[in-house]
Amino acid sequence: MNENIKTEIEHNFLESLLSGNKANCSALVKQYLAINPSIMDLYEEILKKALYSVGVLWETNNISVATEHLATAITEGILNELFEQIISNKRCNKKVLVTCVENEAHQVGIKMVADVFEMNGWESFFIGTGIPTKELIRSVHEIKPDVVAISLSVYFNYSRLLNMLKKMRAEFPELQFIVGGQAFQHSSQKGITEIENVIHIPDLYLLDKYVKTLNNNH
Ligand code: B12
Repeated sequence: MNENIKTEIEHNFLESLLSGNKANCSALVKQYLAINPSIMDLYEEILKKALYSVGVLWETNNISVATEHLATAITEGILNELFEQIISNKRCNKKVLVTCVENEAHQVGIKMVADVFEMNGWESFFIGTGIPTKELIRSVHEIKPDVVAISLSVYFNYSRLLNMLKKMRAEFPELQFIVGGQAFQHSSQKGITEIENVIHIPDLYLLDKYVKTLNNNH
């Protein structure tokens, strides 16, 4: 994709998000996909980048909390709009349960994770934020997923993730876990990758590779 066009869409998307112009955001997404049909590029290069910029503006008090909320809501709306393009016709009869660490309120990244699994033919069960571990264990018994994916955005929730994984591991000795999220940019993954069958995956491209490996192995 031509870099100038990409930069222009990126810039206009952020401006439209900040001014709450949902229709413009939606049109820009269509424009982007017409040139580059990769949903993963759209997520990584446009949506994620825009929300990271929103984060900086919010942190430095250049925008209000309301503007940040609006930007997030518009982005979540866009993810929902894209859903029809995301469901793959080829189903692989596998299930992934996607969720966040207890006490975590950030759910956009993990929704993207669910979409990568869907694009690869998996059935995803997004159970959202704020799920206590006890309830998560119950869901795993009910849904019987092949993989559980957990997102961690805020670093202060790191020990919660560790505890959560230990409890889950005790209940489900064989279950495969993947973890990710921006909190790992500030940590060494201490204690987490030592737990058996837990792996850290930093972005959607590597996640896609990983899911494809699982699809090829069975
Ligand atoms: C929107 C937002 C919120 C919203 C979230 C609403 C929602 N519906 O999700 C609300 C208002 C609730 C919120 C609250 C808070 N937030 Co906030 N928030 C953001 C913001 C602006 C965008 C988040 C986002 O969607 N990013 C875009 C997604 C696509 O990126 P991502 O999550 O990193 O996901 C990507 C990868 O990490 C990966 N990934 C993510 N999860 C997983 C999981 C797996 C398994 C895999 C494989 C990959 C993967 O996939 C994605 C694509 O690559 C960020 C800024 C930022 N830098 O992101 C701050 C940010 C995350 N928030 C921050 C903070 C501090 C908070 C609060 C503590 C603020 C406060 N004082 O109350 C609270 C915490 C609440 C809580 N208990 O969790 C900090 C976190 C700092 C840190 N890392 O510790 C950030 C970075 C802002 C900042 N610069 O200070 N926030």
